[in-house]
Amino acid sequence: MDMITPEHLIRQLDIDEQETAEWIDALKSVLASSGPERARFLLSQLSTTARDAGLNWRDARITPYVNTIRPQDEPAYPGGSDALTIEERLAGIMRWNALAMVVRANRAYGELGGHIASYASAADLFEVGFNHFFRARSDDFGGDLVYFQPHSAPGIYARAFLEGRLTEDNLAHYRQEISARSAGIQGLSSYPHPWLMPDFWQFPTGSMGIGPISAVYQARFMRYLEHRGMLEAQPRKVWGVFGDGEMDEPESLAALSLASREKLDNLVFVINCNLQRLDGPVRGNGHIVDELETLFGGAGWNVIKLLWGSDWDPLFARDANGELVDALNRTVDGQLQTFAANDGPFNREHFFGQSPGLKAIGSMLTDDEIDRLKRGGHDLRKIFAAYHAATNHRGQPTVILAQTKKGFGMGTAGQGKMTTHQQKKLELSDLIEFRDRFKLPLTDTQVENLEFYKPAADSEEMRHLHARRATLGGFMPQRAQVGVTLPVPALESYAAFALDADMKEMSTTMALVRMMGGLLKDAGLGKHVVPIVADEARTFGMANLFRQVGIYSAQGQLYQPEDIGSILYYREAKDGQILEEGITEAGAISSWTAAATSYSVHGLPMLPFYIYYSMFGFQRIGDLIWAAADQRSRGFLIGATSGRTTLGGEGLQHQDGSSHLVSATIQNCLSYDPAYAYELAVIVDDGMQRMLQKNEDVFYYVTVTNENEAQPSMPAGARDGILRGMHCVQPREDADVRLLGAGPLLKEAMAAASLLEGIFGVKAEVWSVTSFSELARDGIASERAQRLQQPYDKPWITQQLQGSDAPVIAVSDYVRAVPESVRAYVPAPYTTLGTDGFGRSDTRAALRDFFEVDAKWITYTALAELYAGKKSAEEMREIAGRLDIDLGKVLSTQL
Ligand SMILES: Cc1ncc(C[n+]2csc(CCOP(=O)(O)OP(=O)(O)O)c2C)c(N)n1
Repeated sequence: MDMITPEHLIRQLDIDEQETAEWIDALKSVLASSGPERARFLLSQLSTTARDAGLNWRDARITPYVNTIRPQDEPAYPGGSDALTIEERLAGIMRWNALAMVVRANRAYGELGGHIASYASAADLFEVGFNHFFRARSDDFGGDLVYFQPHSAPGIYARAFLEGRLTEDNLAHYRQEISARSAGIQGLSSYPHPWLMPDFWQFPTGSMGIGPISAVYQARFMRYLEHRGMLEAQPRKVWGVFGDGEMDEPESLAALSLASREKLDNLVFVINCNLQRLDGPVRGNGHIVDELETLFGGAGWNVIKLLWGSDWDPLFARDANGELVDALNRTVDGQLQTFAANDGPFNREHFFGQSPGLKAIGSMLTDDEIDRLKRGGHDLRKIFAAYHAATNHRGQPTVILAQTKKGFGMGTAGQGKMTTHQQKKLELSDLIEFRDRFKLPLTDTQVENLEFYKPAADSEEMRHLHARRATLGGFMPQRAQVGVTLPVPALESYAAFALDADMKEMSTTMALVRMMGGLLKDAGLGKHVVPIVADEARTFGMANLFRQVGIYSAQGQLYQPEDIGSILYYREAKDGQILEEGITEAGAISSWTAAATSYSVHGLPMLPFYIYYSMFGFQRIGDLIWAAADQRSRGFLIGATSGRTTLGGEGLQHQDGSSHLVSATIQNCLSYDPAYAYELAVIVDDGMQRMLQKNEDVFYYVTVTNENEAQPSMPAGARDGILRGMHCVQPREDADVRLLGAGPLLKEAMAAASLLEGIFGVKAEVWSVTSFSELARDGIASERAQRLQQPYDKPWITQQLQGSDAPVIAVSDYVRAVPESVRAYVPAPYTTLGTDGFGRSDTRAALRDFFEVDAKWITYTALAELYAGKKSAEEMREIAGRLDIDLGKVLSTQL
């Protein structure tokens, strides 16, 4: 076959072999006499000399396409060859049960889907972890954390079945969660989803890229807790098993440098390099392993290549002139896949047939042995050696690049096939071949019926499996649902200034930061508060917290900050409390999720506040928030500088008018858009009560603004309405119109009420809507209960507005769809105003006029509703003239 050789793999011609040999001998002799440290020193001296001489030389990041760990450096396998044999049998059983689960589900219902090939390639990687490395949480050990490759979920269920944690009934309800529930059985979710299996899965990984970035920040958060003295420092590990295709996601690579910068040697990535993704090869024309080696190595990780199984060792030993290694260096992934998909004779002819030297090496093996040559990720001994090296490595995170075959053992129908990712059905002959390949004690009929196989309780396999897990502290994965509470300070202790604001001027952002400052000082709760920012702390007036609680830095502060003389100096500290993530919203939300799930992951509740530009939240990192919701996060997301017309000059890309639309779609997210500091205080208090005291799996999204306003004190009896979504702030007997103002536009509604009364003699009542989404949810629940003949209360918004036909006008600094969400529950004519369209840079006044949401437009809209059918077009134009608004104005979405 004709293959193109990448330039960097071509051997340089040696113009003086003797000189080369002398240099190599010199190095070997230093190694032998003085050891590796000295050898490293000399090499770095050589490199410095080369640089000084202007050689501009640097070591190629890519090493040859062979294992990093030499056979002579491999540790003995624990339990020896007996354990190896048993564990190989166990891996075969897991593979079978996983396969049977998927194929059965799809025999019954072809639409259910599921994957066989991913786990078939990853089974050994998982099994070595489960048998020797993944330590469960126990009374005196916090436990390792494992992010499982999502499409391998069937294999994890298969193991839990052997462990006795799942039954045949559970397995029979793979991907049938709803029908399982009606049968009183726990169904098995497609991928790891804590929401659906709250005792089982800890971390959702189904959306590619989320696992890797989350694992890095999880490892970092563990260090943060240790450095702050909140968690005992223990040699715990965070493991992440991910796909090689998944590494193309930006999030997968986004946090690599953070991991090495912070020396996260508690982190191990295992990349299952089966060289394929869904459609085809990950890098058909190159080596994904080389690419990842460069990326991870360049980012400062310890890289371990685990490419070839033990049966390759004698072949490499025979490869005196490097011909075999050269051939592997040259063989691109697309070709390696073809070799995986074909049998021994094909590989003999096309791989070993490339040269007489290779042919000679190939002649050491029978066709069958060539067919069975293992890749590193299928060899328990090699995997153990890699994991052992990774867990003992200090000062850097480790990545293991484990080469496997996708669909390993799925025979001619699946292994290495382009289509293997989505294969969910196998012919009987393939199933029989699979049984034989993994020596499963099943009859043909049992195979045909896809019977699950569980060895007898006293069998070698089961005793071994249980003994190993007992040694490692119990079963995994397991999610803790412990109820741990934290004391919630009295509202007055940190928010008295907001409750009794007495028309003092402040923005809701300032109010929030001041409340946080108070909470941080609280003797009981304070140290559990985790302020998180993505390089915007100064924007939000949080600089005072730098000094108060410090910015977390694993290294402390190795420099004298420029502003050391100021009382608010930039203070980094090893026990700092603020997580200052830099410009990475994806990283910051990953930190938030780690903190927001600490109550379950570490049995240590924390209270994270992630404060960010609201536009760069749900819109930009919505999927990470969705995953946080799945894992039952508890904490506050604070969308600051919010509101399309309130942020002012920042323009199109910064002005958020849609986040509330998205947040409303997350059922355990309570969203609020408060207008006043006292509303914010009540919301923060409620959040803490529900999350920290009542252990509810909810989180809060609260938008705050940077617009200074006169803040009123809290009226009596307002709490319930604030939390349910609306309360009356300016009651009016016999009102002609009702104005609903949300967040920063409440004041425009108030001003409109004055215009209506002052200029037009129209009586207007004003309501503050703190949450359209809560009002809508309440409406939906009430409407449904009524339809289903269940007991129900009228929706809160209906209760508040009933008893009058006066038109209702709602105004929001978000798109109209937000206030539209409650239309069905408003018992009077209803009109909405919102900020649809692209934002732009201008003053708040100009923006509010442009989007038709200011006091004048609200006034005009109210009058237009009130006078509908009563006043002529001419009269309405005259009203517009008095208000100085342009009825010929172009719609905001058309500009
Ligand atoms: C964000 C996202 N995009 C796309 C998918 C669909 N998807 C699921 S698995 C897969 C291929 C995975 O390939 P790889 O990471 O190499 O894992 P393998 O199954 O080959 O082990 C794709 C594209 C997804 N789950 N998440």
